[in-house]
Amino acid sequence: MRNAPRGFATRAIHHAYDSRKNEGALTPPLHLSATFTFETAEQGGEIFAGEREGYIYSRTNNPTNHILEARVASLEGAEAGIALASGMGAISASLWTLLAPGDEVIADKTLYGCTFSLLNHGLGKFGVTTTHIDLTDPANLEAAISERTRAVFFETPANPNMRLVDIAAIARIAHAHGALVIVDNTYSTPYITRPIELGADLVVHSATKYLNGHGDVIAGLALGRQEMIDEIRAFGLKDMTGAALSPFNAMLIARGLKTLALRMERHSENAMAVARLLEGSEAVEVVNYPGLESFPQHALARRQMRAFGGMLSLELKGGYEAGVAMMNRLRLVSRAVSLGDAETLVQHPASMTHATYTPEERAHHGISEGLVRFSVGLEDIDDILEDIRQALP
Ligand code: 3LM
Repeated sequence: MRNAPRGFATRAIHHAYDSRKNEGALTPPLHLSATFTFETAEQGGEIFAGEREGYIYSRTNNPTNHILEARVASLEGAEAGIALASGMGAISASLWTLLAPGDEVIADKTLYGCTFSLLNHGLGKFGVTTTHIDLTDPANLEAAISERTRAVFFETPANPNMRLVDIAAIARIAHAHGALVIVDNTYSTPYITRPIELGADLVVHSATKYLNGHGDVIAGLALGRQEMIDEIRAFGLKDMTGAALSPFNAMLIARGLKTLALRMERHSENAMAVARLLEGSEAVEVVNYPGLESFPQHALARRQMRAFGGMLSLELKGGYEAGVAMMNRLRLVSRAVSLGDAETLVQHPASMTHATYTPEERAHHGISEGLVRFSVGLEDIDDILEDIRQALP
């Protein structure tokens, strides 16, 4: 018997599944059943009352989803996990569960467009206020936090400008004031950064992205302490959003996860090569990629990230017009939102993923109109570089 914990890639492939309990099936069976039978009425009542383990109904829990939830929880170093129908489902179910009217959320200046909208327009209607501050400097949190602050929420790297937040420093300040720390780890994945090990209370994901990795599923996950995940399941998922993940999609994500470690290494390697090409081009004003020595938070990136990931953004000297013209000249790279797929994707945040901000809000939140975002894929690097080279002004 070995006692050492198994490695990341091994857990991504094997964790929470025993083929001996499933007719020897190497690949976990797909449980599509919407409902589950009880041996007796009393037994059903006990499962409902939480006095006995067992499945009831797939809106709340399902054996195929359970494998995915336990596997990603293990990868994130969390006690438990919950899968939902989208990243927004995971974020909204979590926030609906943890917040109450009168609470304040302190969020970083830069967030994915729909998360920004949920906080400012959605939850705002129910008496939750959001204060955006620049969390790249933890001193700003110390100055802004109060007894009304229930949660601190951020992405690192942030979508789309790649700002990094020092998770351990933020967690120390938030916890000293009794606030929860919620990190959207979509860009990094647990292969690159594990926020819970650095002090975060809850990690949320758009599993649509790298965790699935193949662009054929919309899904989300939340990972954290057992008690918090149980609460999100009982309220945020079961009653408030009903945003249940299809077991078929859970199976696809578990399949994608098997290559997460390999994919993140190659995404990072390819993105580094693209960043270097862009940095060396006369036409480029700025490249935002944590792996570049010129990146303002490169030292934090080296401390907090195992690799630098597949996402980058840039601005051309010619601004918006030059950026859009470059996007239109790309042949191999696809013009599409989303990220983390095998295919290299390019999009224009101001008119696409961050169109939920007004132009004034974008200016205030550090999302410039000329910014172009790449999700660098897994194609041969020479082909990616050649396409970008021919598209640059
Ligand atoms: C995008 N992002 O292209 P879903 N958190 C982060 C995200 O980037 C996203 C979500 C949550 C993009 C989607 S935009 C029309 C397409 C950091 C999604 C939400 O609900 O699974 O899409 O996740 O940047």
